[in-house]
Amino acid sequence: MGACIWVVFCIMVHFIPINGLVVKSSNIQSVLHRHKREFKWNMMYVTENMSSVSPISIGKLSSSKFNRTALFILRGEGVDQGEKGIFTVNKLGDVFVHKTLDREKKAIYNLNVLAMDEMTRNLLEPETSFQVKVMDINDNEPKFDQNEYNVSFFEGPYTEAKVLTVHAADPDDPTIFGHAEVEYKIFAPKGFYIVETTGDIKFLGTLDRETNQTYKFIVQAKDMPKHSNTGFTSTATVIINLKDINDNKAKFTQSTYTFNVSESTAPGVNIGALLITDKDEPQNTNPQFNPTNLAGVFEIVEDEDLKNGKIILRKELDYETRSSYSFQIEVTETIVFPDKDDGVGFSKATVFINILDEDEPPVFSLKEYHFAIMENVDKGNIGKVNAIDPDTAKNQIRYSIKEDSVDSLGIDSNKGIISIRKLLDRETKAWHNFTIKATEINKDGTQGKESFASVHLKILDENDNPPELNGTTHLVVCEDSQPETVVATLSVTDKDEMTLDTRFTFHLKEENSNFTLVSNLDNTANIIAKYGGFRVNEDDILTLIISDNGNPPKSSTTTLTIHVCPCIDGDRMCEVASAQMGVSVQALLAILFCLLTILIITLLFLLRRKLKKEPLGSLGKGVGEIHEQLVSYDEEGGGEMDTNGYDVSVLSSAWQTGIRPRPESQTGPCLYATVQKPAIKQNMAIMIEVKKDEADHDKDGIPYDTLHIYGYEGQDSLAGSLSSINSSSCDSDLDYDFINEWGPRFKTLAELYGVDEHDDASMY
Ligand SMILES: *[C@@H]1O[C@H](CO)[C@@H](O)[C@H](O)[C@H]1NC(C)=O
Ligand SMILES: *[C@@H]1O[C@H](CO)[C@@H](O)[C@H](O)[C@H]1NC(C)=O
Ligand SMILES: *[C@@H]1O[C@H](CO)[C@@H](O)[C@H](O)[C@H]1NC(C)=O
Ligand SMILES: *[C@@H]1O[C@H](CO)[C@@H](O)[C@H](O)[C@H]1NC(C)=O
Ligand SMILES: *[C@@H]1O[C@H](CO)[C@@H](O)[C@H](O)[C@H]1NC(C)=O
Ligand SMILES: *[C@@H]1O[C@H](CO)[C@@H](O)[C@H](O)[C@H]1NC(C)=O
Ligand SMILES: *[C@@H]1O[C@H](CO)[C@@H](O)[C@H](O)[C@H]1NC(C)=O
Ligand SMILES: *[C@@H]1O[C@H](CO)[C@@H](O)[C@H](O)[C@H]1NC(C)=O
Ligand SMILES: [Ca+2]
Repeated sequence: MGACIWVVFCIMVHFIPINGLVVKSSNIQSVLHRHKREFKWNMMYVTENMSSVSPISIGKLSSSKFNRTALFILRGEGVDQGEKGIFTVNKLGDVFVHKTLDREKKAIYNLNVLAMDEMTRNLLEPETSFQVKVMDINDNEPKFDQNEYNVSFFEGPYTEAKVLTVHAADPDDPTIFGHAEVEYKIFAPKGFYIVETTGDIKFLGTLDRETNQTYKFIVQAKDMPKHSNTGFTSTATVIINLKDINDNKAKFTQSTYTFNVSESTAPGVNIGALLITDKDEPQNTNPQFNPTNLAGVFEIVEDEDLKNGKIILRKELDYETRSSYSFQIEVTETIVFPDKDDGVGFSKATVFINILDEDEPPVFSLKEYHFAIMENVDKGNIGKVNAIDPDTAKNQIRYSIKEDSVDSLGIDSNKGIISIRKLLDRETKAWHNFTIKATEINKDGTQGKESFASVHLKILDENDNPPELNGTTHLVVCEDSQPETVVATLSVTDKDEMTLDTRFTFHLKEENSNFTLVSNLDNTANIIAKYGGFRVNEDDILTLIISDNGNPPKSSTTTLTIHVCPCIDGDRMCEVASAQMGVSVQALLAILFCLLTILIITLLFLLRRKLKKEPLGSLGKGVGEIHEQLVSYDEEGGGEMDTNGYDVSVLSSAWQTGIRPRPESQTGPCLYATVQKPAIKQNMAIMIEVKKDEADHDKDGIPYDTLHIYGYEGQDSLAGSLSSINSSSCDSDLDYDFINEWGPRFKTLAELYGVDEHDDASMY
């Protein structure tokens, strides 16, 4: 090596004597011009990477002006600029280099030199610049831009595809042949090649990701091309990752698939997967399933993640109907490149689905049973329900009624016959809705599955209820009612079923002279007053018969009481009898008890008075007191009309016993409360006559009957006294007509004393 460098050194280090030429030209010029003083060279050369123990002379500075030793002064790069101490010069002008130079670091050094006389220090040559040029040797290898090239590339068949370009740079002097020139080489699997000069890596052939997903190889860069024994090399790694393309068909992993499915599996459930295989990545796996003969029972759906074929159940299964299914299925896929069939997997498969038997609950022949039966029966059968075990075991079925509340019906537990146990009455219960339970009895006697069915039993109507009057039987009519007045509109209730054809007819058992019954032809009828103008307290009794048009027809008889009531401008002045009916028996008893108590107390009080006090002094006062008593007894009464309040029985009793009720001692009032009611009305009329007669002929006492009350009332009135003292039938020529003009309040009075149409028999 040392020898080699020396050779190079010998070649390179000697300076090129161009001064001769300069001299020459200066000689020619010297003829014409003043002689120019100058150094004889302006460039020196030094080879890089030269190293030696002693400084190496790289040239001599000589001047055309002087020819002796001088004092050379060197300045510039490598001397006093940049890295110092590289260059020195001696008195003879020899320039030395002291250090190893590197062209790749600094290729040219700019220097200045001047020469002075050693003795005089006179400037022999002015400062002149020159260059030291570092000569290149091939000491650098070409370097790749990256140590590792990592690229992705689509798989596929290629005739010529550029995969990537690699590049290496050589810092050596490109002007010198071969030093910086790069030549590429590749050490790669078959198919890859590199363009030597450009570094383009290309591929020819088929890249299959499924065979080899990544390729990793070395590329080399070398300088000094064409010189295989010299030059520097360097390498880099190339990694090629293949990207997937859909170039493999999806296939089934098996040629037959078998699944076991319970018959109770609900539709919509995934039964199982037809596994497929595809070497491509999932995004490039798009199988299409073409099944045949699915019979609408199954559906094949692609699994989104795994791309398998899912078998989805679409219909209910029944082991007893069909215990197995099978179908063919084909899988296809559209791919980018023609498939290279490697024989893996199956494009067609057969699927077998076995239905597994389940213990199912019994099945009724109907979900709902509807029966109908006429009412009023208490035995017999209604109908039959039927349930079977759908399983092959065909277990016995036991029937029962689920509801405990159903007691009028029963069921034969073996045959399912529903029978009547109690009388069925539509009016009590029109529908019997209940549930029947069917229970399987297993072969070992235990109870198995059960199921339910509902039964709707309709009880059909029979005309077994008479129509009845809807409303009160106590009717009221105003005494001054006009003819044709509607007293009441009668409507009907009938517990039996009423249809559009149901008709009710009304008629009276006996014709009535005052009222008629007129049908409205809409299942109602009106009671109409024939003439109008009734007499108070004359109740009419109508016997009403209501019939329906059922088969057989039913009818009812109702007694209607029509009560005549005084009315003022259409307002009834009496209480409607029906309203009193609302009072309970207890209340009535209580009231009676109260009345009795008051009666006894009053009696006792009056007895005391009778014993202690003097008899009533004057007639007016006595009558007034009596009246007070009467009023207090009968506040709830209806005035003179109220026979309960104004108990005339005293008269009757007096008459019956023959004792005159007007004693001299004026004890009369006590007797009012002690006597009983008269039994018969007619007796009353006669009795009153007798009484009146007695009174008329009594010269020394007030007549002791109720009529004297009016005598009192009339004391200060316009009417004067109405006392029966003057009310003999003989002097009935008195005109009481003016009472009629007093208004309704005195109507009763007017009637009593009226002279118009009534006779005296109506008076008490
Ligand atoms: C310098 O001396 C040499 C011989 O030693 C001679 O050839 C040359 O001509 C001289 N040059 C000058 C300028 O004196
Ligand atoms: C540069 O110099 C060193 C030391 O002297 C030597 O080992 C090396 O081979 C040289 N390089 C070249 C390219 O000559
Ligand atoms: C190459 O690049 C891919 C992504 O493009 C990365 O996944 C892989 O790890 C890289 N390989 C190396 C060796 O760096
Ligand atoms: C896949 O590539 C690697 C490295 O490039 C290589 O070692 C291997 O043999 C290749 N495999 C096949 C099957 O080509
Ligand atoms: C289906 O059931 C049969 C017996 O019933 C059994 O032999 C078989 O292994 C089952 N197959 C599957 C896929 O479970
Ligand atoms: C019984 O069932 C029938 C028919 O579904 C229905 O019309 C009726 O209202 C039901 N009766 C009762 C009490 O549930
Ligand atoms: C009976 O009369 C009442 C009151 O007038 C009425 O609300 C009801 O609907 C009647 N019933 C029938 C069955 O006509
Ligand atoms: C109905 O007429 C009869 C005579 O036909 C009569 O005696 C009776 O008082 C009348 N009834 C009414 C409430 O007026
Ligand atoms: Ca592919």
